Amino acid sequence: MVVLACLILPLGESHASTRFAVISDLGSTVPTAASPVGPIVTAVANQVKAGQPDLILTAGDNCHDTGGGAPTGYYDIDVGQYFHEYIGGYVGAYGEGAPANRFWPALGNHDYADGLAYYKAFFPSLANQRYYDFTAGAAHFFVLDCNVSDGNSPTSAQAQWLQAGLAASTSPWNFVFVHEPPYTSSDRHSPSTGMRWNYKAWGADAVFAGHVHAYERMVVDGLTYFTTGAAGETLAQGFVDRLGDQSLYYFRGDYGGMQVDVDGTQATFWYVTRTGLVIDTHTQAVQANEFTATGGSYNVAGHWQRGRVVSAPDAVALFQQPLAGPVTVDAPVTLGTLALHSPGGSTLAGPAAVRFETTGGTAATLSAQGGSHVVLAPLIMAGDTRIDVQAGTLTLANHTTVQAGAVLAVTGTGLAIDTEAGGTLDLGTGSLIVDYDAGAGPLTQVADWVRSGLNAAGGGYWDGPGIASSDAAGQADRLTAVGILDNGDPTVGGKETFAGEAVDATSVLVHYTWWGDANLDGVIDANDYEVIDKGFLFTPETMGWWTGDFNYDGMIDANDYDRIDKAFLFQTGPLGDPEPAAAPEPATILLLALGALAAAAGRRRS
Ligand SMILES: [Ca+2]
Ligand SMILES: [Ca+2]
Ligand SMILES: [Ca+2]
Repeated sequence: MVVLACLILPLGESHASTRFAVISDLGSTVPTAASPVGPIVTAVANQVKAGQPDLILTAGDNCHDTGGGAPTGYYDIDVGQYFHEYIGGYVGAYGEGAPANRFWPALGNHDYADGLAYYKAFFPSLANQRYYDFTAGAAHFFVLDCNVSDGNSPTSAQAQWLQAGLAASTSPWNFVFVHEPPYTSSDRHSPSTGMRWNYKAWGADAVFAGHVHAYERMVVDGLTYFTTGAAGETLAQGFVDRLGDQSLYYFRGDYGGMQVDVDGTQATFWYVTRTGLVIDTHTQAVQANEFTATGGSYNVAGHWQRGRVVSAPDAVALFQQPLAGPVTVDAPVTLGTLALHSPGGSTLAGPAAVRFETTGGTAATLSAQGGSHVVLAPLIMAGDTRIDVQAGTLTLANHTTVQAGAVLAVTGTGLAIDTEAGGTLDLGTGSLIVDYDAGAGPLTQVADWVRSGLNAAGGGYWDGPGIASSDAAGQADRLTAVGILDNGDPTVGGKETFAGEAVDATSVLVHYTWWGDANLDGVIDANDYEVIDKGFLFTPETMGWWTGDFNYDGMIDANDYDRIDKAFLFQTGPLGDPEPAAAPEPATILLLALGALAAAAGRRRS
């Protein structure tokens, strides 16, 4: 086992996330002689939609106008005309609606004014539920109804439903929506003390309310409460210093609504006024789910902080406690982030596999620090994944599978593959980026793992321990292989992107490609023949794939020409998603290839 020594430098990556808007108390917009409200809601709605949220939630009082007649009262005028393109099963007259519902309202006291028939008829995709929950991306939303007796006390049927739902949630984020704010600094309304439930202890990350026609952000007992009730109805009056320091922002200067970006690791909240002024941007890190036992089964709910096994796409699992023994993965687990941070290290044993999977385009993360961490459980990288070992070591001692098209990026010091224990990083058709900071870099070490993965000495083909590829192993014509180069190499390096990721000059790139693709651009052409010809004629300083030693045996000879010629003749198209190299003239390629074939054949005869 050899420890990889390289320094951290972050790679570029996309952070796609889910964006949702929160508005409430939309206001009366039924045309009247002197209704000033319509233009206000229009401006707020335009600002909300300008942020292109994936979904819109409300904290109640969607329709302030009473009457209007069956079946939907004034809901179409007060809501549909502004947000019809977000509403699933839309029954109004302003457009076609949304193919899948993206508008999730809560019930406010004004929604009850005509009974619930209009509300229920206008939002058919809610299946007539007064309170409900759903997930989107990394967030689980719980929308409450605080207007009736089965839902407005901490022991109500609805409170029990919420507690059970939060306990069962596997999402990194859990947001609660309720019309009346449990806390508020407005002197227009009293806070709803009946809605002061144990949200935080049950697992909520923030509570959104309306009712008060203002914006406020508070932190009470460690939980963030937002009020965002200024989407149209007359702005709240004054301010009472009820919460002192716990009220972090109170604003009643203009109408507007909130936007929230959320992914597996953080949420960013801000309020935007009807004129586009952004105020009070607030970022919150995900509240990790911590493994609290000192060892034993991963799959026991009681071993976790919130009393639930952490297993879901995007889910965050944190090992922070010192461990007395190994943690065993007894049943398959799915995670977005696994942080092995136990002081003194940890052992994560099988027999079941840990699968890394995220939604929304964010890379999954496996990080280690604080000692020697050994993974004996099989790992599956379902999509782009980052391994980050900034302190301590992380040893992969079993089979790690990188699924088709995925990129595995390694940053930090101390990743090791225990080849003696059979540790294998199966690249499949994927790519690996090992980023370092300065100095010689890990090219030699990674190349050793690739040579081990080729398993030529053991008579195998890309089925050995180290860095291998089951796709290359399964390729009947043996035309594909795992190639490697240092991006600082003046001949084969210099890529700005690799497999869709931004890369710098200090990174080692590994790629499933045609056998002989020296510059890892997915095709065999004159550029690759130039590399092997140069390597054959002049003894290079370091010998490897990047100089034409395609079979990793330490020399460039007819065997290497054999590989590249075969792959050149039978390649069927670019492999992977590499950066295109300068295209040589087709005629030149053919001549060079034929020349090389002749040269190789000549050498074989001699
Ligand atoms: Ca670098
Ligand atoms: Ca090439
Ligand atoms: Ca060779």
